[in-house]
Amino acid sequence: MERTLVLLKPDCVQRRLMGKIISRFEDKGLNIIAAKFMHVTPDLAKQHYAEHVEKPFYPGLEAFITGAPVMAMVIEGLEVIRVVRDILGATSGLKAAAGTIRGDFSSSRQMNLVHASDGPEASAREIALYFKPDEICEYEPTLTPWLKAGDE
Ligand code: FUP
Repeated sequence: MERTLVLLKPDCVQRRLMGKIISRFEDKGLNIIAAKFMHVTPDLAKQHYAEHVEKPFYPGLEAFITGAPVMAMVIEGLEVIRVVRDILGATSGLKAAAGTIRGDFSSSRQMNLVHASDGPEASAREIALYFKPDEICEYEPTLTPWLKAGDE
């Protein structure tokens, strides 16, 4: 099992798309094991986007991500880091394939609705940035035997 950090970004919250997008993860059979509604502070934004802080687009990105609340979640599942990135589609909504969340709902590179960790190191780092260990609520979904074979 893998874990990934997912943020429903301020555009997702403001556009009332949270329910639809959470449904896509639930429909896929993924397991939400932590969730909270929160403001990203400028300090947290700088830590989260540390690799981008020096880039010209960073000030706009920080203003955007701190401009309204986000829904932060930890999602668990088999190969979940790649699976969630595939569900989101390419970074820019203009390039993302139809059928992906960004392809269906976004026409922007910045306002692309959802963040998800891009690898195991990022996932561990980002989950620790947003959640304390006791905020993660692991559980065994009763549906598991109907979602995958026992040896998968
Ligand atoms: P992703 O891995 O899909 O989250 O995308 P990146 O790490 O490449 O970019 C991080 C965030 O910066 C993305 F949500 C989009 C945003 N961004 C811009 O706003 N402008 C740019 O020119 C590039 C990225």
